[in-house]
Amino acid sequence: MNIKPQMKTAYIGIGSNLGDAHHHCLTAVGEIERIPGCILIGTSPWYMTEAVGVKNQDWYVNGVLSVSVNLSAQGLIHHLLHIEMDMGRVRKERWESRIIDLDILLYGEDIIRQENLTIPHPLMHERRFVLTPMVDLAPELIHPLLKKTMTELLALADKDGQVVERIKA
Ligand code: PH2
Ligand code: MG
Ligand code: MG
Repeated sequence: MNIKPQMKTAYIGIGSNLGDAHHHCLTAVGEIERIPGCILIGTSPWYMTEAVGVKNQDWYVNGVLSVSVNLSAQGLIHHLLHIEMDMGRVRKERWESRIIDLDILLYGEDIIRQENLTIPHPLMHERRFVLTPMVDLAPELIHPLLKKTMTELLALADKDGQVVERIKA
């Protein structure tokens, strides 16, 4: 029997803090739209965000996309890493400045713990630069592990060192 793969709604976090960061983010959206089996559903507003977890780094541009995919989470991350590489991302140290960072935040309600992939993204619930655009897209969406909505998580997130400013269109 030929079972059609189920479509899943995934949320992808996008970030850049090197060069023309906003431009890099928009380029990444265009590339994500070209992934076979991936349909773009929603794009959050874009934000300038204070670098979290690292000192003396330029602010980031961050946003979130919702997509409908008939790819596995592994299939999707494979494409995203490919786009990062094609856009010239070089990985040396953890949390260094980057031309583009594409993270799967959520993949349906799935909980995935694999060597190269943890979903929900293990830090998403602490990060205002993720939760603010998540609330724009899906305020009532429930975090599959924490069982709180994105709105509730944003209200709980520490504001210290986490300024998030919407970029005016
Ligand atoms: N990504 C990180 C570390 N810190 N800070 C902001 N503001 N935005 C990011 O995308 C970001 C970060 C590691 O992926
Ligand atoms: Mg990443
Ligand atoms: Mg990241």
